[in-house]
Amino acid sequence: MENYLKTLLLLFLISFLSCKTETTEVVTNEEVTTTEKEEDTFVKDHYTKQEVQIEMRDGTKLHTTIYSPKDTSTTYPILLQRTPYSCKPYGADEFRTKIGPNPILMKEGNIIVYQDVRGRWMSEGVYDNMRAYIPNKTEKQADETTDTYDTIDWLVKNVKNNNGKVGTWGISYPGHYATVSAIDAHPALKAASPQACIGDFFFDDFHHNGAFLLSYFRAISLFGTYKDKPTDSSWYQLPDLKTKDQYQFFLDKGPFKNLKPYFDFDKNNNELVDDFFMKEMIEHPNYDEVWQKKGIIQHLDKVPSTVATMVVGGWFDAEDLYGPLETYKGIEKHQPNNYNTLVFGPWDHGGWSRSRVKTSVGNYYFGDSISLKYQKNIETKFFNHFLKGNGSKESSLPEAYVYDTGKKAWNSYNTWPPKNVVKKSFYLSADEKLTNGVNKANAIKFISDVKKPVPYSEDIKTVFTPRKYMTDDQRFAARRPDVLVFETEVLENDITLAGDILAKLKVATTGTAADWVVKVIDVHPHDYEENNEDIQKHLKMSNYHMMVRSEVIRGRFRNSFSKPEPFTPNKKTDVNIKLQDVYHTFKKGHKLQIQVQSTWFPLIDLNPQTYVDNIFEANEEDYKTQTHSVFTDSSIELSVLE
Ligand code: PG9
Repeated sequence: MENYLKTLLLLFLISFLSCKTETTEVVTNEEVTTTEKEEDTFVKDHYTKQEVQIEMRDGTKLHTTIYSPKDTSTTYPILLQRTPYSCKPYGADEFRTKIGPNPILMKEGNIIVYQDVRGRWMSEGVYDNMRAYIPNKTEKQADETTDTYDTIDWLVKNVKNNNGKVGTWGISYPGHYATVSAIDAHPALKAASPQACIGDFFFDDFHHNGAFLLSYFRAISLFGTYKDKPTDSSWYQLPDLKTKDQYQFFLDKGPFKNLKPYFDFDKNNNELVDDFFMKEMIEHPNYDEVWQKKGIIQHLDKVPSTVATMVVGGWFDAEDLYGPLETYKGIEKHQPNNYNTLVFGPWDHGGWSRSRVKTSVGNYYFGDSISLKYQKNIETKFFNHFLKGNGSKESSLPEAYVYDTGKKAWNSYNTWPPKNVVKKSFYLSADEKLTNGVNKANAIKFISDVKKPVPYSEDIKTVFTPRKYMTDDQRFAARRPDVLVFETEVLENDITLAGDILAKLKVATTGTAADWVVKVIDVHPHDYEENNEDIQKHLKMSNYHMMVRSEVIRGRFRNSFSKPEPFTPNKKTDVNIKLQDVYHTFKKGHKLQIQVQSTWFPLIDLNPQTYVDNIFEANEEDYKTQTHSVFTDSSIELSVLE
């Protein structure tokens, strides 16, 4: 009998351990040395360079740069990146020092192609940000999907030594074009890797849930100035704010309309040139048809099963987090039988592509060789399997290869989010506690002063786009009276979040408009002393309030992003905010903290806190300090790994 029980117990243990994390083949963890400093002449020594103008179906010619291995003893796949950021350097004798998704693929030998998208740099045509997909196109009608199709068709028919297989990759805007390449894809396209890919400008980059990212102000001109002919030098001018203190600069400027004189000047005749992108944002403050048509997520049903996709992102990407997560989920939803995988690591925007040995985001250090191992064990394997290998669905790569930013460890799952996740709600309690049980609905009030908005960062800096703040210490905010803090007791056990977070706020305001910001914070123990050389000198990791996730909603869009509504003064109102996925273990000895606030400056622009139809046109007198309330039957719904 005893042996029988022992066997039963052993079988139970084996089955429990095997299903616990649904871990498939964990990627080999062999040490990867740093990539020795790339000789700057490697590309010139091993590749030839061609520059061609490929004609699209509507007659528009797109500048395309082709780097081909000098070794012509074999054939190679084509790796294509379409970009708005230029194919620089231009000129047959001017070579990039690095080409391709990573140095390994560069050194192994691939045909690597860059293309200026329509309307950018040396290509003809008129640029359109996130150019809308045209359904039911006529034969000559062109959008980004047809530009990609025509480009791939020309390349496989005209580039010597290609093996007839094409892969696309890109980070951020180029990542968006990699997503586009997979839609109505050319049959030669076998692999696409959209990385930090823009999904929709109302939820990525320039807006988050309708709040305008003022911190992107300097980037607008880069995408909003028309050029009238192909050019190999920049035709736009980024505004010079003449300060290092962006918080004070924008606070002193007041209403957004006071910033209009900063838009693009034609540097030849110093004339104010309408910035067509800023005009688009000003004229379309709501999620109307203009933005809806530009979103690419809605077209992921058009990714054929012939294209294998690997979507890559960083858990601390300040620019494009919505895009990669929704792109992966959209393909899973519409094309469940496609080969579609996800890689999400401890990176900021594009961090995985860097050759730096250390991986830190802001003050927070995650480890060494994380990016290098990803490049060698994941990215290179993905492209080689589908472009040089048998291309079967059995790639030996995991479906979801994700990094737990609390445990600082990779894990693999058969789905993302994992199946063994349950929703668990915590409630915002009046004594700054985060509790399991529903509280009586008491109002916690705070003054939201438009003259003293909550900074999104302690740093004094002027940015092109915000990046570093995503893991910043949040003690500076926790100590302000207009930031409400709610936290658990010191955790007695680890709690792992794996998936999205839903803040179900119940709020009121004396005004008729308000923004709502929720931050999820990992409060480290006082004896946590993992200082690293990246930590800012005024900080210590002891009691570090690490931001894990954050999100804002412009309260007028609480019921619809297309139909904004004012608040009724002093009326208790539901405001739900979806925070993007995380994979983070709050370890025993830490605390889980939630912060709630209504300004986040100048990451986002100031809400006047009185309802106006268009905040871009608001006047000085519209901006009013208000008293806001958060009720203690508000809750945070977490995706907790069982
Ligand atoms: N998504 C990033 C971006 C877009 C537009 C303006 C500024 C940044 C990127 O392409 O890097």
